[in-house]
Amino acid sequence: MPAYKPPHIPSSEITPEHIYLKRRTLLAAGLAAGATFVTGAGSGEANAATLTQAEALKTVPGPFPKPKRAETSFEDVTNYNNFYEFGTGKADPSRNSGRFQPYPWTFEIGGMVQKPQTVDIETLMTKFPLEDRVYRMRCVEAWSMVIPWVGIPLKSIIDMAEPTGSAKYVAFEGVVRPKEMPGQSGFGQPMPWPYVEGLRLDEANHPLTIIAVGLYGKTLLNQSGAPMRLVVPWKYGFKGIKSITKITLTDTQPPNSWNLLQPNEYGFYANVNPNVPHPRWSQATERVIGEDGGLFGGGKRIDTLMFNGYGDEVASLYAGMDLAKYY
Ligand SMILES: Nc1nc2c(c(=O)[nH]1)N[C@H]1C(S)=C(S)[C@@H](COP(=O)(O)O)O[C@H]1N2
Ligand SMILES: [Mo]
Repeated sequence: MPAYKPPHIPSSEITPEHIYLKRRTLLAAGLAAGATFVTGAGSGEANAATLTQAEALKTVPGPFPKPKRAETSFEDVTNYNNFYEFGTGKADPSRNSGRFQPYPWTFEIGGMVQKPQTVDIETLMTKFPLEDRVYRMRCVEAWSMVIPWVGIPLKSIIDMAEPTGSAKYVAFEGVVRPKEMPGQSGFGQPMPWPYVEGLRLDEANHPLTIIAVGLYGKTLLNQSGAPMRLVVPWKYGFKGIKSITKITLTDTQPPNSWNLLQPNEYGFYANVNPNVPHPRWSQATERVIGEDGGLFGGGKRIDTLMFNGYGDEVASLYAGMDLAKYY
């Protein structure tokens, strides 16, 4: 046998540094309890336990400056949500999502790619640095928040699958688990499942676009879209599909849930645009969640900015397009 000399890899590079914090505590607890969940030879910390909600994450600073407005409190970010799988009221997701088990989690990347694959979210979180990125979020219902997300650029994830030259769009699918999601079972379900969304490939590859896996330095709570959800800060909130199970590269414009339900009210592009009113209300101003008025009350209103204030970064993606037509 020829002598094989393994390359020297410092242990700091093979331990899952980005998610190591609580992991150690869990491992220690597991060892004390007989380590029944440590399976396989040499599994080490990475296989010692699975992630949980609100688990501390090791993050690196993201590439974009923070917005000028104050960050919305963790309390408000996690108690005023849209997530129809758990009900249509803003308080339903925090109240009704206790049964949902987002960890462990795998999702598929496929379609027009060279390397279709099933990806484990924890593996993914050890592969890429988890970036802190504070983004403004603007909902089509005319409220806004400033949220310190923890995320991975969507482009990094898409590139793992190596899209072919024919891929022009990215389609996303949410989760279907009626036993864990009260909005998906029984009578009066608000929409067809799974929740679906889509982006043009250049929008998906834009450096502002992330798959969020946490906020305020911790893994996502269920109501925020655990374990992984899309964040596209220049678009209305409904583009930000939660609890993603499937990412598909395609050459045709993908369906998106709100457009399927009410095509005259919700378009595919969904770029924040104060000049294009929703058919039933203006989009010129927004209510700042957490400032005056309380969570569900009046609140302070400010002017809404084109592309939610991210025009310098993204306006070129839409050069020559009539954004009143492609709303
Ligand atoms: N799977 C899924 N994703 C979803 C929704 C949903 O109902 N189901 N609602 C969307 C809408 S309308 C908005 S405004 C945002 C809200 O995200 P937040 O609760 O984190 O503020 O999630 C979006 N993603
Ligand atoms: Mo929304």
